[in-house]
Amino acid sequence: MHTLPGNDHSAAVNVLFSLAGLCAVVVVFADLLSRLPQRRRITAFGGNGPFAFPPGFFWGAATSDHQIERAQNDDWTAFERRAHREGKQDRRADGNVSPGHIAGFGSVPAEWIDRKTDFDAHYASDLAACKAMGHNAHRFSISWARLFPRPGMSEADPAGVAFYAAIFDELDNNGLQPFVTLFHFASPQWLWEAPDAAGKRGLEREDAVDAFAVFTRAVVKNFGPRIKYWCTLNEPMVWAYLGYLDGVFPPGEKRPGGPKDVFDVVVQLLRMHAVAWQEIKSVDGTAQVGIAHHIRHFIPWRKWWPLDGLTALLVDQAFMLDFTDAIDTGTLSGTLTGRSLSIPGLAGTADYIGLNYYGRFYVKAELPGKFSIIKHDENEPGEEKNDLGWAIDETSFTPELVRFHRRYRKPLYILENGIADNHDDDVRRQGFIVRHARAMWQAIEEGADVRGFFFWSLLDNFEWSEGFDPRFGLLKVDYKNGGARTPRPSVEVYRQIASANAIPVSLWARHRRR
Ligand code: IFM
Repeated sequence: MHTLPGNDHSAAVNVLFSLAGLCAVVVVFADLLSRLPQRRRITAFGGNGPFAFPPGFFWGAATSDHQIERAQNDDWTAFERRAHREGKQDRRADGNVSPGHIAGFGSVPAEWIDRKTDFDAHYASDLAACKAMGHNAHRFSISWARLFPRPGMSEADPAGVAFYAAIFDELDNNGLQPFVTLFHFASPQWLWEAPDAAGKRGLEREDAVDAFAVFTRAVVKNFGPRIKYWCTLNEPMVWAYLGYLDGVFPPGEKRPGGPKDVFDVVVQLLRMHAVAWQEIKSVDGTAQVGIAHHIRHFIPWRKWWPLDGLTALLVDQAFMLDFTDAIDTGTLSGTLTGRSLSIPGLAGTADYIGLNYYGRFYVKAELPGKFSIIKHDENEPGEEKNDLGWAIDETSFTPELVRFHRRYRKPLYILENGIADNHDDDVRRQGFIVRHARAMWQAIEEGADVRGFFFWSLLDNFEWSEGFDPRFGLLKVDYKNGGARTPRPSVEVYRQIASANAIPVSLWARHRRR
């Protein structure tokens, strides 16, 4: 029998092993590359319609307390008054707002800074307008500071309770199913004024979670029988990112260590959600409780550079999935933080997934280990942008919904979707509504259990550090004329969809991409 000499044999084996190793590396690398997000071309959805939605689908508009109601004793009011007093209303050359500033604050008469849209005086006609627009549901938030304006209160302020009782009456009168949010970015100022024993302020204070439980209990006690759909937190990761890394939201910090320095803030938000869930479910086990998560479609800035793709993947995980995964599993594993924590009472505390979708952002890896977010690409064919420069992309709305469906297997509600478009003819808003409704219909066709859609927003409002200039409303607000409301043409477009529970053929023919 012919045998290979010992040395030759082992050399051949070594070569084979090296080749196999190389192949394995290539396969793993190719697999990784294939998983990286790609730039998806903006494409046209086909068909003639009508595109009908499931029976019982909810159609409505969304608002939040601080953006439309008269000023309360909350952290945003304190921040705005300071910015106004100090004349801080700059937008930087790169288009972004500087920390501590509110862009273009002076574009409305000074008294409107505290009055916002004066919803307090207009709520009856605003909610009647929702009914006239064919809505059957309405998303709004209850101000924590309005019910608990002072520290140490164990019962809600009666005037605050009376205000929201009147809102619930109007929702009833107009046949609107309430979707109620508990924390939409603003919290009582007294939480921020004094640090706790560990030197923490605001929602990081040890007692903040208990305070949120007291607030939730008061809402359950006063309004629980009138609320079936609860949203404990709005866009927690946006709040954490803009307040503690970017610095444009109060408390205006830019923590030097990056995401790992914000891990504890995110943990507090998850704890707030868990206690609110407990407060609600202990009284009404049938209540539907979830969170509104801000989702973006994150894609690489440079198609040819895998580091952009890899960074987009990490941003996607850190910004969108860490929080939802934590609620699913009970453990927060913070991407890019090296930290993980199991939170008692958190696992499985979502009856539905709420999604707020506005379009896509580009991710560009910068060295060393940093990245930037680019809001649109002038050279991308078919890509429109809103007045804030955010790229609009209905094409990616469908796969985003489908992947949230596949990942969590829960009902989905679109709790926000809209566009800043300050043109009276609002042509972009009309097309935006029809094409996003079509993309949502497509996701339902592909199996996603989407049960409702809320347009952001019912009316123009206070867009946080961007001030009053971005106009998101179906109803235009004239701040120089007593806050008078004027329906924009998109009202009729959305009315046709909501009333038919379908995208009618004529509407689709007019607004589809060619
Ligand atoms: O106005 C905001 C809202 O408060 C939260 N989601 C995004 C909207 C538009 O930026």
